[in-house]
Amino acid sequence: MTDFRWDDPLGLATQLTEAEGEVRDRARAYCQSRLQPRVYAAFERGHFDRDIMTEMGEHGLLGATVASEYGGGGLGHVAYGLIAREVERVDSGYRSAMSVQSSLVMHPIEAFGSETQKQYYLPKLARGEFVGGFGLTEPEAGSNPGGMTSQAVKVDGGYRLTGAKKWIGNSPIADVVLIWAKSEAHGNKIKGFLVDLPTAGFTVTEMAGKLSLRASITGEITMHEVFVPDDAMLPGAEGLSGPFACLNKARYGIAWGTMGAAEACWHRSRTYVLEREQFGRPLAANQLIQKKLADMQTEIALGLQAALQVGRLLDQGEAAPEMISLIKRNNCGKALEIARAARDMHGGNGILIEYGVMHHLLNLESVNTYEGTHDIHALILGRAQTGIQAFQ
Ligand code: TGC
Ligand code: FAD
Repeated sequence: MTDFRWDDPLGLATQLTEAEGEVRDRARAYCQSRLQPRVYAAFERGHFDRDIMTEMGEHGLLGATVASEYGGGGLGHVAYGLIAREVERVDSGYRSAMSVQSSLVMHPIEAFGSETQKQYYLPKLARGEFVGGFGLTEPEAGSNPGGMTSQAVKVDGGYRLTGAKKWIGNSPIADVVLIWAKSEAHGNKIKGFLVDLPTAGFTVTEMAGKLSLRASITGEITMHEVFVPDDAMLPGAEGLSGPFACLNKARYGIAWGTMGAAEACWHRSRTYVLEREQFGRPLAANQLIQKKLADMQTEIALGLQAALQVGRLLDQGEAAPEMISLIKRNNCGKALEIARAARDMHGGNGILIEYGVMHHLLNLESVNTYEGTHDIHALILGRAQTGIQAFQ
């Protein structure tokens, strides 16, 4: 019989190709040496260091699945997931910055853009020379993006965009934001527009007061008759299926990323309870504590296996969006429970940032909400098994 590895109980590492293992190791080395040392100060200050995007570009962490001819990694979905897991092991906010750039900006340009758009934007985004944002959510249209009111009006040589967007990751430092708006020239269907910044009528205000994802930067956008030329529109996307195709990629990455955050909480808890003594023996000697560790180990092992399976299916072109809803919902929810248990196992020390648990707990509240809330994904799965739409 093979020895049991407590930190890889179902042998995830043995199911990776050599190339995937190398990607994981490279990502881990960068994240642990460059991101981990600065995350606590960044979280406390509520600051995102713009240089991180350039560094991620240099280390091949941006646009992992985008074709190498456009500067992307040319990698499969499992490699992309492994990168998300390593980045989020440090902080969900850093993974967010990477996900928005890779899945929500580079992917739609590759999938729906013109050759000129691909050639112009993708290499710059892959290098981190450009930062991208994804503007779907509005103040009055969150879970229901179909209810958006942003409008694109056809004018001579282009379009004028008017409306508001809320919660747009990276936007205060972005060079380009992909804005989704209803276009009257296209039967009021949703179209995507690449807006180069700065530009007249387009205002971005950094959102203050976040108690979660503090090491990432988030903005609120107002657009007043913002002119974009005809060639700013993504020719290949029309209707909600355009933005949803991007969300599929990002939600899949989140399923891996949250397991990275959960692993960080689990490993820190294990070390803590082995070292901390109460009642004359290590905390780890108590049955209640061991049960919590076993639950963490089990949920993480299962969550990673599920993410791996969906990654393999994505590479084969055989993944259904509902599979992604299942793993996004499950892995976010389980990571949040694990972070809460980890905080508890650390006692009072668990609320101190340097114990490396509380920032994950706070971050995972956002991750459980964005990219489709936990309950919205339940409704997607409920619809898929009953045939009844329960959103409204
Ligand atoms: P519905 O009728 O279900 O579908 C409308 C059209 O879209 C197509 N579609 C999909 N296509 C590809 N992938 C998917 N996952 C798709 N889901 C739906 C569908 O086939 C249809 O196409 P067509 O051609 O027939 O028109 O639309 P609905 O309005 O009833 O949708 C309901 C619901 C609730 C499922 C949907 O609105 C939803 O998923 N809401 C959640 C919103 C959300 O996830 N927002 C994310 C904003 S971005 C973000 O949070 C970034 S954070 C990033 C980070 O920091 O990491
Ligand atoms: P609401 O839709 O108002 O939901 C509130 C509550 O009601 C939730 O619990 C929800 O599950 C529930 N609910 C809603 N409808 C139903 C229903 N039919 N049945 C049962 N329950 C329901 N968006 C972008 O476009 N780009 C970004 O880069 C981006 N980054 C983000 C970063 C952060 C930190 C956060 C917090 C959000 C970000 N978002 C972004 C927005 C995010 O996708 C939305 O917050 C999310 O989709 C939920 O929308 P909402 O906040 O308006 O909540």
